[in-house]
Amino acid sequence: MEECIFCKIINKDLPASVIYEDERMIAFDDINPQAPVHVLLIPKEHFPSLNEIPEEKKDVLSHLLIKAREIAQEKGIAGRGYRIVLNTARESGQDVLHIHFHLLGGRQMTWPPG
Ligand code: DGP
Repeated sequence: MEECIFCKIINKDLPASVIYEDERMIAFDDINPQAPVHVLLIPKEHFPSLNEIPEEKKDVLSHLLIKAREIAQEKGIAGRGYRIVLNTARESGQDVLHIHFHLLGGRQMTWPPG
């Protein structure tokens, strides 16, 4: 997806503060952090949102989630608590149409979310 900003980050056409990368995914700091820890985790394969992940690709999701847990541990927030957000489509507030988990932590979260 040539016009997708997250694909540009994957392809190194846009800079990002990369925390982790393997053949299937990349994790990097959010450009507009909403918490002391705010990391985005994305698959290298382009899917616009959760709605477009086919059943046979469901392992993509567990890989991202387990890596989010590892990063939370590495960042020292696993015991304190953290939040993983997956905005999906318009009413959720999803702006970037390349599926991404937000890993947020390092401060007290509130509920309900806005
Ligand atoms: P969402 O609203 O769920 O689609 O979140 C998109 C997030 O992506 C938002 O928190 C800001 C972040 N973001 C947008 N553009 C860039 C970028 O070019 N670089 C980085 N690191 N983050 C970006």
